[in-house]
Amino acid sequence: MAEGRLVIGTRRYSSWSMRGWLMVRMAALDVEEVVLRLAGAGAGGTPEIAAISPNALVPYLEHRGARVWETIAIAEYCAEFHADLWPRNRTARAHARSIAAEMHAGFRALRGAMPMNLGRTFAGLGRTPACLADIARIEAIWAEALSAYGGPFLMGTEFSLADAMFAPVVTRFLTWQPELSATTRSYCDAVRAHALVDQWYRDAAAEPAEWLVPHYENPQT
Ligand SMILES: N[C@@H](CCC(=O)N[C@@H](CS)C(=O)NCC(=O)O)C(=O)O
Repeated sequence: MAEGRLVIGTRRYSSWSMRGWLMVRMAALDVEEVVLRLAGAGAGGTPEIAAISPNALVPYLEHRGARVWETIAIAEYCAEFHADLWPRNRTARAHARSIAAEMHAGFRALRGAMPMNLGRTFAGLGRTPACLADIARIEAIWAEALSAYGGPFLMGTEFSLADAMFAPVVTRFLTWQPELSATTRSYCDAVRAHALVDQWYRDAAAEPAEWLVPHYENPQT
């Protein structure tokens, strides 16, 4: 019997679910996955999620009596089981936590203008000035980390919690195809090729067609 459950939303659209799922799988927690269809009515709009999760949002983790919500808290919970999910070096660990926290707290323009959709490409759309400013900051964060630790992932050779936090941004770049530096594109390729990221894409592709949300499939920008 599993030691708990991870509640996530429609994989095609739920960027935060993707982060939480990657973290839980990286830590190899033994949890059942509960996937709930996102209503598409905005954060907190799915009654089935509100009935289960303290903040009415996914991801939501229950494990060995612990109840964990907010993705940054799930990251830290997972790191308690596998310290190597953050860099061993204290200075690098502080850097990784800082960029993960910046992702958790920010980039709302990007999230609004280029929402996650793993099944489509919307090349050329979504390029609002505020979104492009977010992208510029993300490219700077990635370039600094890739240069400091040598890649191919942000903190070096291993896919870390910082990469899990930015993985949905990679998917947005693949979907919306903004203009990106060669460094960014090669990081995107490395993340997309990671086995867990690939599994998430495959699981998303297998979701029922009835789960598609017209609003997310037909962006206006
Ligand atoms: N700050 C939260 C954000 C979680 C979030 O916004 N999740 C969205 C899905 S990506 C959600 O649960 N939406 C519920 C709904 O659409 O009803 C976290 O870090 O986990």
